[in-house]
Amino acid sequence: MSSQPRYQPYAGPAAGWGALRSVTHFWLGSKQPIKNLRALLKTNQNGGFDCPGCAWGESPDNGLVKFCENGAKAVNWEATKRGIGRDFFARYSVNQLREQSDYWLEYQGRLTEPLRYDAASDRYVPIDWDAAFQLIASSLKGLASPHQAEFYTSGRASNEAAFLYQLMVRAYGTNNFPDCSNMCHEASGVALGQSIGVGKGTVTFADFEHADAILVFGQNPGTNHPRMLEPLREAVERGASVVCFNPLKERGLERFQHPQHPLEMLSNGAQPTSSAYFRPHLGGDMAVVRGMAKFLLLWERERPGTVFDQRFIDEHCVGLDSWLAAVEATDWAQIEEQSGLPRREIEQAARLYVQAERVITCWAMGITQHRHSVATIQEIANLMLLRGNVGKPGAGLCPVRGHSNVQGDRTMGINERPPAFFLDALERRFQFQVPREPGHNTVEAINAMLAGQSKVFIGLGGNFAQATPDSPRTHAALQQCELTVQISTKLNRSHLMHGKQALILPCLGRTDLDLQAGSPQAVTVEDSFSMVHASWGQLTPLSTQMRSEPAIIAGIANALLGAQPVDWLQLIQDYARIRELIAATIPGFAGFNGNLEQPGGFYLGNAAANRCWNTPGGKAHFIGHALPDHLLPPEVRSQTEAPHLVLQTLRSHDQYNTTLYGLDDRYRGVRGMREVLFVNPQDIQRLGFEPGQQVDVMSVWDDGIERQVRGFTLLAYDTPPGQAAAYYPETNPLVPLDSFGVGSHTPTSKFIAIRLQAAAPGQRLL
Ligand SMILES: Nc1nc2c(c(=O)[nH]1)N[C@H]1C(S)=C(S)[C@@H](COP(=O)(O)OP(=O)(O)OC[C@H]3O[C@@H](n4cnc5c(=O)[nH]c(N)nc54)[C@H](O)[C@@H]3O)O[C@H]1N2
Ligand SMILES: Nc1nc2c(c(=O)[nH]1)N[C@H]1C(S)=C(S)[C@@H](COP(=O)(O)OP(=O)(O)OC[C@H]3O[C@@H](n4cnc5c(=O)[nH]c(N)nc54)[C@H](O)[C@@H]3O)O[C@H]1N2
Ligand SMILES: [Mo]
Repeated sequence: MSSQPRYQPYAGPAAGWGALRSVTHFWLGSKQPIKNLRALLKTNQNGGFDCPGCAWGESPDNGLVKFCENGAKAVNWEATKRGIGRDFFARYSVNQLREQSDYWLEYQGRLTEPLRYDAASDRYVPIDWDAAFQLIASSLKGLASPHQAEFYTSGRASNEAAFLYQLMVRAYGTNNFPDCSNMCHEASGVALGQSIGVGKGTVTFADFEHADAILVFGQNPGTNHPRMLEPLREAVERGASVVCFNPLKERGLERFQHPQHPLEMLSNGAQPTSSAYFRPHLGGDMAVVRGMAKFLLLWERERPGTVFDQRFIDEHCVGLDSWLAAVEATDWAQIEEQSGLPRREIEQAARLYVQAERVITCWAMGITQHRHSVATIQEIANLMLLRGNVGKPGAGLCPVRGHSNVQGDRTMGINERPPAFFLDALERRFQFQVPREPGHNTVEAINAMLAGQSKVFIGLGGNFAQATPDSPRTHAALQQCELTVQISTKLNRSHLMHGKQALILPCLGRTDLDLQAGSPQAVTVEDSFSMVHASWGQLTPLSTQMRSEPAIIAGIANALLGAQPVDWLQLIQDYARIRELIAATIPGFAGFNGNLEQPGGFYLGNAAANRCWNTPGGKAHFIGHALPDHLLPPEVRSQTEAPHLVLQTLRSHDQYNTTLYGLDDRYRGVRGMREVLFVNPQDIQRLGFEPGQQVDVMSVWDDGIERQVRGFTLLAYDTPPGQAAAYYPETNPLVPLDSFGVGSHTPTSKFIAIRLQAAAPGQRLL
């Protein structure tokens, strides 16, 4: 499936024919194209399954077939006919498997039976389910304290699985819930919780139809949320403005064709989707927004009462004056230097913002994976509050979530710092003393395993070894554990970087038919707009040895706790029983089972969207932080060798996080390779290299640990000077474990200081 390495800038529009051609290619490669097509067409439709791709929501009432190219890839990747079991694992030792690429590992197909690591042969061997549950239970019971175990969750787990999992873990006695959200939208949750009293976005799908302007910060929807391009295009057609802030000119934001509008595809025309495109420095967005606020303040002073929504502010907000004082105190030299934008561009952005009556602001990883992400998001919230753009139709804050149920998992209590009201409700309903002390997030969990304090790791999905920063250290952390357990659909490196004892537990995915006590079961998920809907798996599982996530959790819980505080085995015979428990404990879920009957699902509600602020004092807060003194952190500035570049790590068009579907990145013009570094041509020259040359990349940090990746090919790319980009997860060895966001603990995956050196002479790729 991989092509010859090639680099040639992409000329076509985003989506459209190129996308369809690529989907067809993936269907044909999956060995069951017709069945998959049928499965695919049910994606996100009532009675079908929820797309296991991203967390973008749906217009509940438009009848179009709801899929996108990358959703199709996600479905297809899961619904493969290829499977691996005991024969495969007898053939390869774990050491041999470690030699293989991440792409090869997942490509082998679905895991089909439970496996245990056998140290004598260095192989995974079959184990029956009950023995596996007993092994987990006895390891957990053998720990000196429940806080010595880590319970990771990736954001595909359904609400039902997540609720059972957190109940089991809390009944066992800890809040150690590192999750993918810690590496993703944690900063959004923390920032919005303080600003507006709810850590979720305030908009729904319908708001996009009424917005006069949509601001998109640090997001690449053409690849990661392709269905978002549709409302963006409609907005532009209506005359609304779409204003993008991104150091890279991302194809999907520049131009766009809808794959379901064949006429446009035939004429190969493309509508512009952005009315303005600004290219700030990595980490410069807070300065951009601060500059916009300075213009708003200036204009309000020139023509009082015309710019601020004073009535909204008086009724709903506190903290305006101290924030405005911070805005005034910030000087333009610092704003221009840090944002990387000239003042006139910031003025233009501010004008687009004020001209619009109703504004939605969207953001993703370009905003959340920085040291000062929480402050940046609060600055965005300040700007929006200033004109009453929260809690009115067509306006609001929209952190665009990643994994398809990452938001739902948090709602279900996958949270290492759970709110007291949630714990109180659990305690009332289940009559056991819940642990109250905060647990570990992802970075804290890695540190605890490295220090030998945590000894058991259980992963409900995901690929902890590869998704986390500082890869060699994370691998060592996992390998030091007494027991690692991975509940997974496909083989990945987390199975190979295992503890002294290890289990692989194969589970059903979103597309698989889930039968319990003879009846098909639905699970539920929540999208970025707080819509909850049912998902019915359709395809007969590859093996009868696979179990659903809720069934696996119930099996572990039963072995660990017996029928306490609930009868786990009885619960999973009918998932409606789990939903009854959710309805009894979590706000917004009263009548859960009945509400699922509504077409398109039901809206959980959002207090801030109703201008009800769940903050201390009951108001929305303007929170005024100072801009960071420097974007480069002290741990970098203290080093004698200054960094050559700042690196952001991002996704190609052919990957889903650590899952690689292929080695191409169509919109960036890359084929057949991933170990590449996108650098501005002038920087390549300044540093004494040539395009196409191979370099080793080292990170700059102050702890004496050498972090490097070798043999990356330099690609001359249109990126602002001083800034480089490369793919995740290949570059995770460069991210220092201690480099994380203030208040969020999210690794700074979009801001890594690096130096380059020529690689040892070898083959040139290009
Ligand atoms: N097909 C596909 N879909 C996915 C995923 C996938 O891997 N594949 N992953 C899912 C997940 S878990 C998530 S969280 C989302 C991720 O969705 P995105 O956040 O779109 O993902 P990234 O590729 O990390 O892209 C980050 C974007 O932010 C820009 N950026 C980086 N730093 C800055 C900055 O400092 N300022 C600004 N203004 N921009 C910046 C980058 O140039 C890039 O365009 O997608 C979800 N959907
Ligand atoms: N450098 C850098 N690092 C990053 C990021 C970045 O931008 N840059 N992004 C971060 C972000 S936003 C995120 S969300 C994390 C992602 O971190 P994770 O969620 O841990 O990683 P994934 O790659 O999504 O996990 C893929 C694996 O999940 C398993 N899987 C797939 N579907 C299912 C299922 O239905 N059930 C179960 N049980 N298992 C399943 C498969 O075995 C597959 O191998 O990575 C983070 N890491
Ligand atoms: Mo994510």
